[in-house]
Amino acid sequence: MLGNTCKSLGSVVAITLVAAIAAAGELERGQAAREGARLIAPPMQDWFPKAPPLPEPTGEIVNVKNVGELYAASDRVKPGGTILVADGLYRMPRTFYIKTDDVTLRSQSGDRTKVVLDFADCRHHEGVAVSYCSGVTIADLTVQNVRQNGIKINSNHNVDRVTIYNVISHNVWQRHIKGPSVPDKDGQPDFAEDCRVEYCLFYNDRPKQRGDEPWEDSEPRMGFNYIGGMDIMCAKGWVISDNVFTGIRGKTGEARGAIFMWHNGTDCVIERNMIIDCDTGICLGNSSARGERRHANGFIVRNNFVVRSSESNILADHTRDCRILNNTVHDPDSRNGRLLRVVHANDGLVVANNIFSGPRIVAEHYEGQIDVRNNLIRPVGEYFVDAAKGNLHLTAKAADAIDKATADRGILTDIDGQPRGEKPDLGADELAPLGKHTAPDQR
Ligand SMILES: [Ca+2]
Repeated sequence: MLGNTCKSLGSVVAITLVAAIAAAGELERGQAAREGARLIAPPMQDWFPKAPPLPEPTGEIVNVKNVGELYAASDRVKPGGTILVADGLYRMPRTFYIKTDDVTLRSQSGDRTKVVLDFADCRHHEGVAVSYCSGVTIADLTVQNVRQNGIKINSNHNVDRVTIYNVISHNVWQRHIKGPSVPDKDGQPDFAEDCRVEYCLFYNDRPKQRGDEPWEDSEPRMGFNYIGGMDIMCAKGWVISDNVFTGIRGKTGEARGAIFMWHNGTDCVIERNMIIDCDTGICLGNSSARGERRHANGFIVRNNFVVRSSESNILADHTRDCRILNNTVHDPDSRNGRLLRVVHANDGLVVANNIFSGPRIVAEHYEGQIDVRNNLIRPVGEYFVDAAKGNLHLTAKAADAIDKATADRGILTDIDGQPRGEKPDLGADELAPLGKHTAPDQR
């Protein structure tokens, strides 16, 4: 299989493949040649979420095995078709647009480390962009080395129902996923509706620095902190679940949110994500006032791990009727004490059954009734399987967390999808019966 791939891509890419593997130390060269190559070596832990395989493609299938065929496929694929990409490294010369309804772009092998769309030499600053269409799926591949926006959902051009599934986004220097503002329709808010971001891995190898992308080089007043994971405006009905974000940082530790939702966001669910060593974690809104519209309305943030995101681990800022339930946040040396930060108007906010493992939470200058109850707020690193790595699954030592949550009809399972039972635990993880889900030596 790989032999064919290398021939089709040419010797330069073949050499790059081998070099990448040798550098990663993952596989012997001979083994790589026999089995097909992982082209990148992303952070992996056995406790990270694992994507169930997608169903077989339906509709017209366009097979592609080189860059020319890939761009041609996006021009000619019909609605409902699938662009099926052979294993290999694709050196992308320009932004790759998808403009056709219900198209799927995915790897043939299903292995996201073996199809890499690399934009290092791209003449544009955005990677994969979706415009003027709905129902697009991007799955089972890697997008990397993008100067500004890795995956751009052009929600200002009538885009809904995008699914990003089991994708790796690596070394992207403004936003891994960007959804810009949607203009009002007839004086009312309009939205990018029903998108899903599931089982993805977002990571950068190092903090942003001068030279990564031209906008901050020309406008350095943000100190090379204009970088984040997802930055989505005007989202309605989105699900952001089972993703891992790690190492998304700015030069001076002030990167934007791993997940940042703002401008009229409505009825979105953010659950079972793991955010590890990013400067900022989950942001519902920011400090730009929205009047009565708010940034986030009716969101649920549940069963997430957030680890050492000291700029703000979880932020609620200009929200309405949002619920922050059963998350585990660990930031014991937090410089700001913002395990949770609640600021400005947040009427109807409920914060319950969370573990905030750190010095304090910050609820300041909020307007409107909020309900903060039954949270554990103190450093409890000893409660977790491996806090240094970000593994906040509970151990049997978690005395003040186990069975201490109030039952909630909206929280029937935990970060692993395991049942909560009648006496749920605080935080994102329900401690499973001994030996059932976790090795005994992790307890
Ligand atoms: Ca569990």
